[in-house]
Amino acid sequence: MENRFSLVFEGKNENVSLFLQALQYRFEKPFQIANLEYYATACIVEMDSFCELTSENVMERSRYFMKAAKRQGKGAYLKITAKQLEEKEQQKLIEKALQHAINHNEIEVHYPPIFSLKQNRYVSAEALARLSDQNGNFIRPDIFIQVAEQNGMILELGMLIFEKVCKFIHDNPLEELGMEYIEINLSVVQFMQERLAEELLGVMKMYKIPPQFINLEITETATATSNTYLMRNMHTLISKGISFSLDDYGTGHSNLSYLIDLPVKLIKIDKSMIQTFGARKTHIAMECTVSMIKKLGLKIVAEGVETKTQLEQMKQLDIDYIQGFYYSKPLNEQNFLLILDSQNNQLA
Ligand code: G
Ligand code: G
Ligand code: MN
Repeated sequence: MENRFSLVFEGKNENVSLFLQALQYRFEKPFQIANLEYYATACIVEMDSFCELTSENVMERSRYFMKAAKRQGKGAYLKITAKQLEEKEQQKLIEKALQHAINHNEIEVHYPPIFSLKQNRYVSAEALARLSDQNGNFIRPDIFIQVAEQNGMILELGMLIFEKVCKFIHDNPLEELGMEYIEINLSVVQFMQERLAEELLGVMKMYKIPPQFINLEITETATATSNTYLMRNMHTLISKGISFSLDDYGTGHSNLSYLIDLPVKLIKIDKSMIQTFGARKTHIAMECTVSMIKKLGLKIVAEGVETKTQLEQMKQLDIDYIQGFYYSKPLNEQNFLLILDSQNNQLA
């Protein structure tokens, strides 16, 4: 049998922890009722105060954190700070916005164009998901993607984004506008699905997307936690003509074996490397990294190029493709089409 109780301490009370520790200590001994001894365990969650102290609020929050305490085992003691409570609240708001966007198909995709230094024009773009809450406030993608990964919504969200991109490619003459392929981010959680490849191929078939037009970005974290499905999905997709990029290279693990083992065509060097290129050590590391990637026969995208100086530096390194605010910020569908159109007119 299980019961949950909330004790509310009014005012500023420095002895709360001591009191709760004493309470916890009491549970280490049996309780004597009549002539019998009963043993019971207690998980204790100490929560900082938060605004609006209603019983519903207290019970709802304690339910969530009690689960976390129980995962730590019998008799666990968790201390939850106001900051953690706030983060939990934030997460709930994001989940609500995500659910709303999924239900109403309101997730947007923005496209930062990617410039080819050799061809002297935009040849591709990355698809970046954009989400706002009900008040129109922008929610950062790294944050909502993480929330969606944690609660599993990423599967539905990821397919929705993929479908949106396919529809966009289908509805517009991107090839005529100079596009060779579009890069789409996939989450590690998606790759753990046995049927990911089939699902993606199904959507592409529906919108008649040539496989060469799709490039999927995976990150090192995806590969670090790789399981059997990752490779199987990758190989199925590659056998159909889809290509892969390794994203955020130069951050995180940057394990050399990923470069060797993963069947990727493109390496996206993280903006942190480009933006600290002036530092002597970064400079050396970049020169060697670029030369190694090139010798492996892979192409390189430099991400986060913001200034003319950075662009010149990347040209000297003979980087293939540039993505960054120097050329353009991520654009909504309409503005993305406009920038491609004007480039075509200039080239004509
Ligand atoms: O623009 P920027 O702040 O958009 O992107 C932040 C992070 O969010 C990037 O690491 C990017 O990979 C991730 N991201 C953006 N869109 C998507 C998406 O559609 N799917 C996944 N899995 N990640 C995305
Ligand atoms: O998927 P990935 O983690 O690579 O996401 C790309 C991120 O990098 C996005 O958040 C995108 O907006 C950001 N980005 C791309 N180019 C630039 C740039 O020139 N400057 C800055 N500050 N961010 C950039
Ligand atoms: Mn990316």
